[in-house]
Amino acid sequence: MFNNKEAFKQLFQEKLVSKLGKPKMEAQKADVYKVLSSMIREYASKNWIKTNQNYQAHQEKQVYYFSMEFLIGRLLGNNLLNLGMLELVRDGLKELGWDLEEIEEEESDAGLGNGGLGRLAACFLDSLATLQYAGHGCGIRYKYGLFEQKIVEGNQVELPDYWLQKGNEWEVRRPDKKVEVRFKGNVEISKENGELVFETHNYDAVTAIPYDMPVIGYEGEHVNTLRIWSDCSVDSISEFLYPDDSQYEGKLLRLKQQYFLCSAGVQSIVRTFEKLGLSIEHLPEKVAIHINDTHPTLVIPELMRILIDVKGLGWAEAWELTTRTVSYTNHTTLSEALEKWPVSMLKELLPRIYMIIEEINTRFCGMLMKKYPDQPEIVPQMSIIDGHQLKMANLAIVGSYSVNGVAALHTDILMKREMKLFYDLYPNRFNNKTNGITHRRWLLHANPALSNLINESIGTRWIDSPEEMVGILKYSEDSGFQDRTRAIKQHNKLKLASFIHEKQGIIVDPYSIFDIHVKRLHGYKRQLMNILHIMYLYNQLKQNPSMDRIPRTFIFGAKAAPSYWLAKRIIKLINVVAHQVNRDRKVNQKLKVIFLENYSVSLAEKIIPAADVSEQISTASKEASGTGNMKFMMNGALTIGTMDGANVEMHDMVGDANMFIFGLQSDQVLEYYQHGGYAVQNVYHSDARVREVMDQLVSPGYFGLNGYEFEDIFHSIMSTNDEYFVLKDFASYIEAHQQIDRSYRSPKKWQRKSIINIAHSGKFSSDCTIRKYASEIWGLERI
Ligand code: 26Q
Repeated sequence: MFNNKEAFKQLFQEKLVSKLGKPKMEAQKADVYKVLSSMIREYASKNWIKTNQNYQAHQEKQVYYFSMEFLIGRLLGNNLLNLGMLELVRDGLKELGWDLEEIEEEESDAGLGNGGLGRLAACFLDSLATLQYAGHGCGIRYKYGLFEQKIVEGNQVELPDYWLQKGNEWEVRRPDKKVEVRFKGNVEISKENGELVFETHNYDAVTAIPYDMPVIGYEGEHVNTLRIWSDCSVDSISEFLYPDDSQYEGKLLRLKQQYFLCSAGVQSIVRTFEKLGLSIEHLPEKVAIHINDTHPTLVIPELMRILIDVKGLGWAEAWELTTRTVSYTNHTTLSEALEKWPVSMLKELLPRIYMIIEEINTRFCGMLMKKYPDQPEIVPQMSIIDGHQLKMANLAIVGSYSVNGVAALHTDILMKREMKLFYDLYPNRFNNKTNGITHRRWLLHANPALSNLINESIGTRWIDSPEEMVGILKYSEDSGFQDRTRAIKQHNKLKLASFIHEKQGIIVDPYSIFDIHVKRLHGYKRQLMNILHIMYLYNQLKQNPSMDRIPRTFIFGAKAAPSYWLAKRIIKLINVVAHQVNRDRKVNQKLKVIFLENYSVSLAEKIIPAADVSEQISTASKEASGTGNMKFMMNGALTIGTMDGANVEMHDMVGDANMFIFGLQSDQVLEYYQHGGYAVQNVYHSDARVREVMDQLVSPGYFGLNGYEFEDIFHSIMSTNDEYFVLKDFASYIEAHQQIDRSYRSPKKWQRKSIINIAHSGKFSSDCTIRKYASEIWGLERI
């Protein structure tokens, strides 16, 4: 039906009329979006069904990726790309008077995630489908996604994200596949033929209804499923996504959401498995369940419950099957982010599940006492239940056969420090899987000009084998190629500049260095260090307006968790500084500061291809991996960064000459922490540049304020002994920025570095990552 443009145009026009019930003259952009996307979804259905039938027929092993978050973004453009219909549809629409890029803007982002972890899940789905693995997503269909951010007088204001308002053309409601999820109740224990039998009475039943979305692999043949669950009770469980990303919050509704996902998902997996007609002990051969951080850890006791209470297995056999089925990824070492649930809450909400967890713990602790008879202090440290709290990470490690970190450094810290006792106990369970990003969305779709240039230079094989992007290394010295990559960057910068002008009425110099810091706002990500450095630059330029600096445009995008006061204050500071700098005629030819509101997947696709400089400046040891760093690298930005997360591996590949590395190393940071931090007062008193900007935070009248406006930020540094080492790394950060300024003066050298970065970025494609998960963790074969 889509093999030629004329057929497409014909069908599209027919559908436009039949679906909308109005003459095509009256169609709006929103109508075109709706009709087009539903056509594409229908078109993919054939392969969707075929893929599933294949899985059934060949009894293929399936992996189910459980995640509380899937930060998918928009699907129209990406699906067209993967189906190989982008050109055809673009041209066809054009002839009918529509611009595809404008039509794409009609789609709401599916913002069912907070940030890195949720976006990783979405990239993984894309790679699983493209590589033709039998891998599906299992998640929650939140009615409200991550809040929409507005900036009002410099402050973040949160609005609900009712992403379903215009309907979701990509999903199919599946009431026939509903399951019941049970909460509360009393557990009654009886004996039948000498065996204990557990039965829960007076429970609250919630109906879980799945909505399936096709995940279309590149070239379109292979279509997997993202199944998201919704409930229709009055106090809806699937009402909204919790907007906190690195601060765990022990809210009852959140626990309900977690169990809702786990129970619905596992029940539906067991049902699908049973259609194979195999007995249950074959489960681990046919099913792998992966948990994205500890949020879905309850799959472990839930699977135990089904195996024991429903299938009638004994404990030992059920435990064997469960721990051969479940694997777990850890995404953080921040202690404030580790999930802990009050035992009282679990007991009441999930009485049977709690009994199972207690039994797991009793057996585990018993084993520890036997193994370490002379070290009784080990037991409370590793115990799953610690006094009145359930430690989810401990349960996840004990109940799974694989535990992985998300970058080499992070995995190392897990094994040597945070999870050392578990690593000593289960050394073979731990492994690293460095994160990746889908180059289809982040390069082919977001930056078509750069993709075309790569195609022209080395052919198209890199699209299927992204490591082959290293092929462009041979052009790093080629001035023709350099000029073309520079022209592409310039084009993308012009586009972003006009977007900024349209949104905020601010004119930025498109020939200035675009220096971009976009990610969730958090202390450890050090947006504060960036803005303090901008204040320092501003001071310098005020003092000497003719100072020789390449004009720089600093661009921020960041959402703060609504309850994270200091993060919101930093947003305010960035906006106040921006306001002051941008209207100051003495310096604003050389310095501009932009805060783009509502950072999201679709905004990222506009921003990242236009970056010259990528800010990846977390306190070393704190950022588990980062994935934005990879997206910028792939689009030719140079990184200013610390030796943290996956930056370390980027540095391994491109070397010192092609990255601007600064600041303390992770060992140094961890060493300081062990000794209560460093003496922040000394840095404050000894470095005049530091003191000046810090004092400006609290100086009456500075930045046209009433004064004392940012005392809270000042104290957040001084009274916590600068827990994120902002002042400690400040001098070296200044220096790295000076190096950027010097490098940019030599366009050929800059472009060479940029090409080297692009060339090596293929290794960070999630295709490479997923291949490793598939072979080293899940034991999947390519279909
Ligand atoms: C937990 C309990 C209650 C409420 C919320 C949460 C919660 C939700 C989301 C806790 C954490 C998150 C998200 C964490 C996250 O995005 N981590 C990032 O994961 C990326 C992918 O691996 C890494 O690249 C980042 O380094 C890491 O910060």
